[in-house]
Amino acid sequence: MKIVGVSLFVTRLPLVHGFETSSHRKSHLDHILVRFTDESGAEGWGEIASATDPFYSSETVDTALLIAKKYIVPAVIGHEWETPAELATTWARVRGHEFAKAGFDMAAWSLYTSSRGESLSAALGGTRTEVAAGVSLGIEASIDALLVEVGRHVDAGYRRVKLKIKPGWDVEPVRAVRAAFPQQDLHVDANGIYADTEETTALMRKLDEYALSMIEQPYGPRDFVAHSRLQQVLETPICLDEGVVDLDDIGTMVALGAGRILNIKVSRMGGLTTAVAAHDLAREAGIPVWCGGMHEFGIGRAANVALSSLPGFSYPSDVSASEKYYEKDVIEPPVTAENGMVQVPHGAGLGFTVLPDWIAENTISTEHFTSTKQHGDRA
Ligand code: OSB
Ligand code: MG
Repeated sequence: MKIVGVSLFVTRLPLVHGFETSSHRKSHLDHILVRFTDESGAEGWGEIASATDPFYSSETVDTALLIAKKYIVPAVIGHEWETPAELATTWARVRGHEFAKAGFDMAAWSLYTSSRGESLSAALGGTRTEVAAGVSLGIEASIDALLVEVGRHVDAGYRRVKLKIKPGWDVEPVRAVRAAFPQQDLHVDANGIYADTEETTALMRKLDEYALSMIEQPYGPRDFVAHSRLQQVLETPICLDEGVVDLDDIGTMVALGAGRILNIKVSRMGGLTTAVAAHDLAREAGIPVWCGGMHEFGIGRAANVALSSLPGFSYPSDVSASEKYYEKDVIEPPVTAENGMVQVPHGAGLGFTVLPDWIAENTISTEHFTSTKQHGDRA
C-alpha cells in the first residue's frame, strides 16, 4: 500500500454547551482532519484532536500542523507499507507530538480496514458489539446548574457521569450530586490541578466518602510519586490520564502503584496502534482501562468507539453521542447512545461515512500534498 496524497483540513465546530475544566473554558474547537489517498484512489480519514491551547498537553493546533507538514507528511508519502504499525515506524523518531501522530495513525487504520473490507473494531481486536457510554461534565456557574446537567444526562441513560473539579469546586458539587443521585456511577477529574500538600490529601480523603468510582489525575502529569503516596491512603482508585503518554509510563504507574485504573486516549498516546498496545499491557498488569475523549468530531469519535470494543475496556468510556457536543457532525450517521450504550459498527473501515459537504462548510484552511511534488510542497 502506498499513500500518494495527504490533505490536512483545519475544521472548526461550536460546542452546543460551553465546557470548563480546571484550566480553562471553551466554546468552539478546531480539529485537523487528515485524509490519505492511496494509489487506487481509496481514502482513509484521521483526526488530530489537539486543543488550541497547550493547557491539557503541550501540543496545540499550530504545533500539530507544523509537525505534520514538516515531518510526518514527508515520511508517509510514497512509503510502501502493509500494516498501520509499519507505517507508524516512519514517524517513530519524532519525539512527543502524540496528537499529531494520532491523526495519521488513525487515517492509516481507516484506509487499511476499509481496503480490506474489515471493521476497525475487528481489526483492533474488539470483542464487544456495544460499548457503555459515560459522560464528562464541565464546571458550571452554580451547583443548581450542575444538577440540571447531571439530571439531563442521567435521564438520557449515560452509564457513568464524570465531574470536572478544581480547588473551590470539589467537595461541594460532589456532595450535592451524590445526594441527588445516590446510585449513580460517578467519578471526578481534576486535570492535574492540585498541589501535593497535606491539605489536598485531606480533601481527597473527604472525597472518599462519596463512593466515587475513581479520581482522575489529581496531580501534575509527571508526578507519579505523589499519586502513589496518595493512592496508599485512599480507598477510591486513582485513574491516570495526562500522566500516561507512552507505554513506559504504564510501567512506571504499575511499578510505583501510582493508580489503579487507566484512561487510554487515542490522541494522548499517539494513535490506535499504541492505544491497543497500552490496553494489552494494562491488562497483563491487572489494570482496568476505559477510553477517554478529547471532544472528538465524528472521525475521532468513531475511533474511540472501535477502541472501546476491546475486552479490557471494562469501565464506561467517554464516548457520548455526537449531539452532546455538536449540532452536526462530520460523519453520517452521527454517533448515538441508546440507554447509555453505543453500538459498535460492523461495516468496513470506520463504519461511518465522512461528509464532504460538512468539510466544505466547516474548514478554515486546507493543505494538500502529493507524491508527484517535492515532499512537503503544497499541491
Ligand atoms: O481530561 O478527559 C479529560 C476534554 C478535553 C480535555 C481533557 C479531557 C476532556 C474530557 C472530555 O473530559 C471527554 C469527552 O471527549 O467526552
Ligand atoms: Mg481526564
